Amino acid sequence: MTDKRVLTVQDISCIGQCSLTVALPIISACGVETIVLPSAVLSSHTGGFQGFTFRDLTEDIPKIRKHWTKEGLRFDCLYTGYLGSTRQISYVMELMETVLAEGAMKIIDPAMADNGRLYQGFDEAYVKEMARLCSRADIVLPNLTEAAMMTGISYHPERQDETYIVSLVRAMADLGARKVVLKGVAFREDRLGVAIYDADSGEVSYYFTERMAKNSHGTGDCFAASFTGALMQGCSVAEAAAIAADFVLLCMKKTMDDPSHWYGVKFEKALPMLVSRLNQ
Ligand code: PXL
Repeated sequence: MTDKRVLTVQDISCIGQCSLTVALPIISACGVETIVLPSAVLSSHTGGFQGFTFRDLTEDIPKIRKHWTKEGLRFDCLYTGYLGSTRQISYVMELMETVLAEGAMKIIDPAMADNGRLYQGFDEAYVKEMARLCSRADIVLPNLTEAAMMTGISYHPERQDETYIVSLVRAMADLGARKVVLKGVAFREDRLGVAIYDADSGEVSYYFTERMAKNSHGTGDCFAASFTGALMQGCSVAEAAAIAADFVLLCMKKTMDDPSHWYGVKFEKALPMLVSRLNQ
């Protein structure tokens, strides 16, 4: 049996418990080989630290791609998170054409906005380009903000109902992806979850967990990484989304005892649960 290999493209934030520093340990813990392509190195993430450094590695991406194609390397899954620029998005599209095995799974987490706002440094042109990247994905993992921005649907998290959520997932699928996992769905104050849409069957399903009092940074990245790992271990999209939602909740719970830990979640403490879930 040949094991699946995942290529993940995103930044390294040296400190911040996000992007590659969570993707590599989480997907590896799922028992899946993880090939990393760092798109930039930042001294920290951009969500609260001041004066961070940013080493742009955009122009390394085509060189790395050329080396890999010369070596005849092909990967079974591409998972992208935070990307630094529209140019990086176009290089990711080139990777899709050149280094993926036949039938490889393309998973795109837009990782560009939350709570109604774009992350620092992104603009409307980036949103448009990200929508183009999502159109080429098999599975997209937007939160409510990102889905609203890419589809032009209004963002009103406090007034959610099934009609609103279904319109968002359908509009995301209309961009081109066959499956949409929408994060941040809440029909009740005390429950938070995901909507899972299959464009081929037209079916929408939901998975909810208990809702924590406050949002934490990096949970989207923990969700995407554990989702990818679970999927590569043979779970269905709905099973992988449920495992990822449970994992993220535990990551948040493991962080609660330390209110000074503001910049990420202590996902390391939740890894044993993920490993045992995938070995059941
Ligand atoms: O968690 C997403 C993320 C990844 N990488 C960097 C970020 C963020 C969110 O702010 O700033 C550099």
